[in-house]
Formats: sequence, structure tokens, C-alpha cells
Amino acid sequence: MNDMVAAKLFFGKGRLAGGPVERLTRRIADLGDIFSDREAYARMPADQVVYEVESSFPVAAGTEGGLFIGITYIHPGKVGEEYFMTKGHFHEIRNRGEVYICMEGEGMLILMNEDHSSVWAEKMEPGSIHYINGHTAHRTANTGSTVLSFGACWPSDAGHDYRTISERGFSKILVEQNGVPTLVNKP
Ligand code: M6P
Ligand code: ZN
Repeated sequence: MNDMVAAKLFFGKGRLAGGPVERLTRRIADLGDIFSDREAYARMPADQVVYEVESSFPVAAGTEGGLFIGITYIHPGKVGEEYFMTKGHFHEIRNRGEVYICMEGEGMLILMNEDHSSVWAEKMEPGSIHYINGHTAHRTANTGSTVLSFGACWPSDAGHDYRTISERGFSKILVEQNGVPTLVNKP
């Protein structure tokens, strides 16, 4: 039992507080391998913040049976027609699931099966709760004009496999078409 860890956290003033919280910022320069429109990407300011993640790790990474908690804040914006989004990942231990709970804004949770043959999306809106099955890659995109924030809870032994996504991407991307978020085959 780690007694340095607060058992109770608060989402106050738009921020996670009340215990040890790790903060991570992902800028345009950190996301070179996820956006499809390379020319539009090259025109973006390298230091522009795309999303931030606040996480609480009550147990050591790799602990079986524990849980981690996070809140992700995705800023509004697009690279070309593709919405600002997270890197996305499978879990290293593939069968581990996750839950997302949307707090503010509007967006889409983009999901892909393990052999990349199927990509689908669920609409995120304040109060929507999303169960992400194991063996399923997950990524979130902000399709609105305000910050999209959502809470996440995942097993402490799940791990993040970013390499598979970095190498192969998702087989569909989410772009604005006639003002509507639309999944299209990756160019
Ligand atoms: C959620 C959780 C985290 C993840 C974060 C950002 O909060 O799924 O585990 O780190 O979203 O997503 P990514 O790691 O794919 O950039
Ligand atoms: Zn995850």
C-alpha cells in the first residue's frame, strides 16, 4: 500500500487535483506520425498544443489488478481536414479493456480491431460512457470548437503499444466533409 497516494481526486476548475498527478503535453511536433496530410502538418506551428493528459498512478505500472485514472483534454483544431486527436494505442497486454467518460465538448472515439480490418467510431458528448473492449485500438478526436475532455480508467498492467499505430496507423481517418465528421479510408 502506497500511503503517498490520495484515494480521492477532484475534477475542479477544469483540472485534476487532490493527489499526485502527472501531466503530459502533446504538441504538433510530438505527433509527426499520426496526421495524414503531410503538407498541412508542415504548415502548423510546431509548439501548438494538441492535447494534455493528467494521470494518477495509485500503484506501480505493471501491477495486476490495479487501475490508473486519467483525464485527457484535446484542444479544438484540425490538420488539413483531420481533427486534432490523440496518438491512439493498443494495450501491450491486448486483452485489457478501458472505460472513457466524456466530460466536456464533443468528439469521437475511434476504434480499430486487432487485425486492422475494421474501424468504427462512437460519438462523445458530456456524460457519454464508453466501454473499450480488449484487443481494440482506441484514439479520440475533438470534432467541436471547444476543448474535449474525458476521464479514463484502465488496468495498471495494460501498458501502451504506440508502435503498432506509429507504423501502420488506423486504417481509417476522421475528417470533416461538408461540415460533418466522417471516417474515410486512409489515403
Ligand atoms: C486516455 C487514456 C490514457 C492515454 C490518453 C491519451 O486518458 O487512454 O492511457 O494515454 O487517453 O491517449 P494516447 O496515449 O493514445 O495519446
Ligand atoms: Zn488505453
